[in-house]
Amino acid sequence: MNMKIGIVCYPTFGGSGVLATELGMALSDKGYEVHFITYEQPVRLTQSFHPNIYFHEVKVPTYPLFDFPPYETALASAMVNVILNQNLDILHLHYAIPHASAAYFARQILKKSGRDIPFITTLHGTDITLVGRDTTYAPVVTFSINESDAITAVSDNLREETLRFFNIEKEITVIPNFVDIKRFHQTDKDHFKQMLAPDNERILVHVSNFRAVKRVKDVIRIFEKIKKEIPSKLLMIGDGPDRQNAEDLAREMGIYNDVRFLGKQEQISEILSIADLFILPSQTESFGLSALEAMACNVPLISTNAGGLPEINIEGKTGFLSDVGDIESMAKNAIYILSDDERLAKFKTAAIAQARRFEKQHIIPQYEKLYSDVIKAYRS
Ligand code: GMT
Repeated sequence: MNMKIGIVCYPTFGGSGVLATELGMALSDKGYEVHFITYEQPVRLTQSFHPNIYFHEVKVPTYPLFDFPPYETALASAMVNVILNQNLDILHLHYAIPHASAAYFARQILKKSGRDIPFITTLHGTDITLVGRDTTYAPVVTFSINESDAITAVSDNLREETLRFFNIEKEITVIPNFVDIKRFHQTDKDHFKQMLAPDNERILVHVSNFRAVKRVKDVIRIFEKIKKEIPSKLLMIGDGPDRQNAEDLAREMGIYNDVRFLGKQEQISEILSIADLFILPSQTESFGLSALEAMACNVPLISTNAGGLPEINIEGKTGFLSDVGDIESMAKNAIYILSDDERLAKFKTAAIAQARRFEKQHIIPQYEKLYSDVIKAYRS
């Protein structure tokens, strides 16, 4: 079935926006027409041109009267315009609020003009585990999920959490995150390695948006323990509210010279290519896309056992999992992996093998099938 698909997401460096953009690019490569509706060009969309992809910017006019410019209203209006003018077949919302809730509004408007299309909501985590459960938003989250024609969650754990905390009347299909191994794989970047680790030190990497949930100070504390045993360097990629705290801690601990805070980076796979270990000590993580992208570049994982992480990180094979905040255990496991070349090589091989299970060609057809099933059911 040839489909025109609308995708609504956050355009930022966050996992949900990245995943939605990767999905749109993969669908366009398969010949579908994809329309992104969001307030800025999604980050990964800027990296290459796709002739089947259209970007519709949501503009939010500000008036002195508004303390809070009504983004949701502007978004619903943009959805109505794009659905009507581009003749979309389906709308895919990434996040319950404000995207699925705005889509509900848009549909009520469309119904008045005798035109309506189905919509699918993908739950990514923050909208459920952190924001959604807040009583301020819970009624709207529950309602907009239930009004969706299909619901997907990015891990079994997120599906269970959603069913546990919200009164969901519909089936939730699990479609995990995916990785494009043609773009995310290890390449020869030895010249970078030479510059960053001139004495052949091990290289550890953390990638995130430095929100509290990522526990970036734990990354620094873990690294400080590893460094005492193994010559190593740490690369901190990304930016966000806790970056300064992490930098301050690295200075206080006297390890700042061995940590590089590189900020937001677009060519993550080039950095991952020189990494020996990825550290993700999150408080919760519905899937952990950044870890999957690292594994695709042959990088084993030291993580917590929170959320959906046990669904990608296999204990003792692709890495190790510890309780949230257990810095001792995470450092000990990291030292175990890094202290022996042969052992490290085995973990690297297992990491890439595990990443292949989540390769985009296995996952994209699951979305295509869902779209066409939903459209057929809607039209029948
Ligand atoms: O992890 C973040 O801070 C970004 C976050 C988001 O809401 O965009 O990512 C979430 O969605 C990703 C894609 O599905 C998942 O891989 C991340 O695990 C998930 N983050 C959390 O659950 C904290």
